[in-house]
Amino acid sequence: MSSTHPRLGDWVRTTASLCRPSRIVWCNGSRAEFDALCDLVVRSGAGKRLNEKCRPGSYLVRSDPVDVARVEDRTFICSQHEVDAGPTNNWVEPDRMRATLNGLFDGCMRGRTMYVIPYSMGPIGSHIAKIGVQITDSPYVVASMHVMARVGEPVLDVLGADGEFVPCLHSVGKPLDHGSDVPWPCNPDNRYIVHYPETREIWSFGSGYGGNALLGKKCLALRIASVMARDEGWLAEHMLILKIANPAGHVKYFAAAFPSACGKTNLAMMVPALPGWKVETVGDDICWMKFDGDGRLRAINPEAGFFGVAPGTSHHSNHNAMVMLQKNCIFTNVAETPDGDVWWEGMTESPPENLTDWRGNAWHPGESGPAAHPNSRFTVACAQCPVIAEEWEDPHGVPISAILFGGRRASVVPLVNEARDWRQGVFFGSIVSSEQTAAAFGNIGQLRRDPMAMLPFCGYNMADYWSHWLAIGARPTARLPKIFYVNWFRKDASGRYLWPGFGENSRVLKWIFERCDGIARAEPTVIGMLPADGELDTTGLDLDNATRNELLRVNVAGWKQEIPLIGEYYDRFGSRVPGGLRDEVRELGSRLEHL
Ligand code: GTP
Ligand code: SPV
Ligand code: MN
Repeated sequence: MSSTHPRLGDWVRTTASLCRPSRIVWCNGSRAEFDALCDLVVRSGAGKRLNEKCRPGSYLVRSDPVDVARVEDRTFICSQHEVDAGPTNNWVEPDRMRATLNGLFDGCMRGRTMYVIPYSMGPIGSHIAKIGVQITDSPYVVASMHVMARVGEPVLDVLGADGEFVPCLHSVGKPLDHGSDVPWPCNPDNRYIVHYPETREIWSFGSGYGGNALLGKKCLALRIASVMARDEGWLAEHMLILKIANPAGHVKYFAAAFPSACGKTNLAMMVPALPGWKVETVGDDICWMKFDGDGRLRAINPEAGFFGVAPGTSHHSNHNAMVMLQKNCIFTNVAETPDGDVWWEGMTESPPENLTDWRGNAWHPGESGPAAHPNSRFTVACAQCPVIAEEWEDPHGVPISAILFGGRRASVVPLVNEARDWRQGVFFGSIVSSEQTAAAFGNIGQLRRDPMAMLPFCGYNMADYWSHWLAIGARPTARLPKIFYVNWFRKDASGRYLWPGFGENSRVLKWIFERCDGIARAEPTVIGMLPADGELDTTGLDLDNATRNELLRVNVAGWKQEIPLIGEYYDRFGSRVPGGLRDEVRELGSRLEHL
């Protein structure tokens, strides 16, 4: 297959002459192609086919132990001006970065096959969808892209002779000059995940893992798309999308932004603890929202697969995921059982006696490190989710009634807090802070600001992004969703979670649902609207009054301490911080003072 799109053809030729692969393969997205790619991964020694009796059609892949998560310190937004990347992004002047990358990509695919993957983020042909073309030298990446995006010939048909696409160049950065390959080639000393927001290009070098390498996900669908969304008046967000029906069968759709490994997949697939309520999944990680003719924000999930955190996934925490993972999955960096199945921490109450850990070594209970890497993941088609909503591929998207922001906060932030209006909701989003997780290299457990869960994913100045959110809310014809700040992760003095989480989060979703309908009551407080006494349905839940009050109280001392920290955080962005958010923090400060 080749292209009838001259610009695409030129880009592929130029890239091939730079990278000098032995062979070029245009991917057609077929099942046969997927099977052949998986065979290659197995033959390379990185992967193995799991036991057909336990996990039909599934693979276990082990990465290089140094290539296991996103590398935020090696991720760059190369806008012309540094201020347009903002203080939270790494920035290098674009011409300088291009010189560096041209040097690294020169001959980087020698001895390897260069794959060209035309893909659509969003249902093919949807007016909300965007097209990318990824070039990569990793068969594992191509197989994963087959699952995560819509890949192949139908995409070229939509592109036609001159359609727009985002060029996405990826290499593991390890030419095969002489001798044998390693199972998981990568180049840890020279990793670059680079975005040029003005020209809408992505160049990624040196890593084969997750968001570093599957360029449709964080690179295109968030970093580049956030820039497109700013320019075109819509929102590209790190959010799940769920469909929720009450016992009467009335349906609403919610979107929720939680930082990486903070519960999006789990909430999107939850089995409600409350009888009669039903939750179905539209998306678990990324949400693109555009206004429709009625002024409502309609959301699509641009992805076709889930790249989900394995540890902690069990029949208790996420039964639907366990069912979804029974077949046709790629597991990366989980542990292996003696009968050729997979295991990870939290899957069962106690680990099996004999395991092979994520590095390929024998592992026994009591061992110092975990058997599965904390950022081990599954890759699986959305269509396999037993509770995928029937409208998940609707090209028009689903209308959003509520937006939830949240993070991991052991203290201060209550279980749920409703914003009085859009501006306060944007303020809530801007101050989200969360304990860092294993989804990226860094200091795990450390509290950091992660506004709208977009800290690692916003392709431009974060303060301008807040202004964009405020501008969305200022649209005269907009019928805006309500905004809520939630926190499932409050702990007591001994470090135990105060709130049971998972399916019990349906109790919070119920209150939100009924707030949208104007049925449930809220108590206005200095920090926002909290559930009025008795309004959070805790029927059948073993929760004593003290814990309940702790989860829903206004921690005046804690919030007073937050005020100067928020001010300092905003100061990092200088005059770009929208006045409306400065007003919010000042007004919150003075309400707390006057209590
Ligand atoms: P990314 O894919 O990295 O964006 O992560 P995510 O936001 O989809 O997170 P995910 O749902 O995979 O959850 C990450 C971890 O948090 C898992 O180990 C879950 O078991 C745990 N978790 C999810 N929901 C809850 C909850 O309500 N309470 C508690 N205590 N833990 C939760
Ligand atoms: C995240 O880190 O938020 C993920 C995983 O969803 S990755 O695709 O690696 O970015
Ligand atoms: Mn994510």
